[in-house]
Amino acid sequence: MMKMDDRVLEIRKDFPVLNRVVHDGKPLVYLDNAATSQKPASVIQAISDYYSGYNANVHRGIHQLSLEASLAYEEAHQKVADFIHARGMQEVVFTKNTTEAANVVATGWGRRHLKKGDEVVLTQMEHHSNFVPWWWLERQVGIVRKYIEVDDQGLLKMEQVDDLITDKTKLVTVSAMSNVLGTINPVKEIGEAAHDHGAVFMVDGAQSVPHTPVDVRDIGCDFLLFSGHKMLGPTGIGVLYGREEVLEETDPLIFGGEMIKRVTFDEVRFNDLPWRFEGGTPVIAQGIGLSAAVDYLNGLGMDWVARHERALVTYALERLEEFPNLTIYGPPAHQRGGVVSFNHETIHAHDLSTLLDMEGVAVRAGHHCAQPLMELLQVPATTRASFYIYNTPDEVDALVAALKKAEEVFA
Ligand code: 7TS
Repeated sequence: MMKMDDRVLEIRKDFPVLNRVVHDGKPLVYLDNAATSQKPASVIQAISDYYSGYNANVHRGIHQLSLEASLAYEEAHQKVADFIHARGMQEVVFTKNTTEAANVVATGWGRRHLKKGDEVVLTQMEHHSNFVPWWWLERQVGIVRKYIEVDDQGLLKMEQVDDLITDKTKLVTVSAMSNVLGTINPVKEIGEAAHDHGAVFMVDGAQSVPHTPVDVRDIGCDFLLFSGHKMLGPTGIGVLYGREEVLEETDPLIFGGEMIKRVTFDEVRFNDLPWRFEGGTPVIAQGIGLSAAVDYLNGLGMDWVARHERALVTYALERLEEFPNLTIYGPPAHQRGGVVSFNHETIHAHDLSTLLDMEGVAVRAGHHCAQPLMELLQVPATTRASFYIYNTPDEVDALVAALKKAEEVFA
């Protein structure tokens, strides 16, 4: 039995949805955090305060509400910049989500700098959002994709890095943490190899920024992508961090209002960073919500967040060993974040998740938008439990109890 951190009980009080019951009075055990996190009252309140107190468009009106909204929106960029240790808010672009951020890089940077035969190095564990844009660029431009392979433990075969990353490599991209295996990848080391060959280095931080301290200067990445909705913020906002010099060499994806400084019949001058990448009325309410989410995470301290999840995943892996019929994917606890994917010998992943849901335990079943990785694992789907700041050891026990029940149903 693992001891509960008292702090978690306090945290849980901040999340209204955690009071919910499902399926005839079962308390909700929310273990689908890799898909999206729940939202604390302070984030919901910040969005509501904007709409009910100072709703206005930004960077335009000279009236008081517009000024207040503009300041809050800019402050959101600054807060995110500080959170990931960017050099300033000029390096922080708000997008719709991680997927859109990846598309800005593939199209805005890739179309400008890559030509036929140029190589892009990825890993076999990328999410579709960091896979499909490069496949598309291969179709459009003729780039060549190369993959760092995943070994039987779910770790990257780092011994391949020197062979794969060469002077032909123009961009290297890797997920900091796998949304299926939970593997934490050695991004800094891969980034050094990329830079040794003059390649640009992009990190998919969708599963790392919400869960662990991230310092873009320490990692040495040129681009970092993540989503607000996975880190206590609202949907509809993602972040593209770009090192200033690299962002200056990237074309926008969206052209129109807000992203310009001056337009004549013949000429257009783009706006400064980061606004150049935020064409049209931007994600104001979402930015303000994300700002409150960052405040909340800063209040906890990202070191604590990472420690808490490591403790939970360690306990979960220990308890899942009680099931001889389960195959658990991914590395040992000390090399992973709070994600556990598994398959049952006789119960299909979707059936298993439905049975768990009947017990109030919300997990995800499917390919998790990583079908190439599923191909490698030779399974169509896995069941996945993923943890966050408000999860407790009791909830791991609830998962285990629900699994036992599922086995009884299928026995
Ligand atoms: N990259 C990784 C590593 C992810 O886990 C996800 C979303 C994305 C990119 C895309 O993020 P989005 O906000 O643009 O959709 N992952 C998942 C998941 O594992 N289950 O649902 C979404």
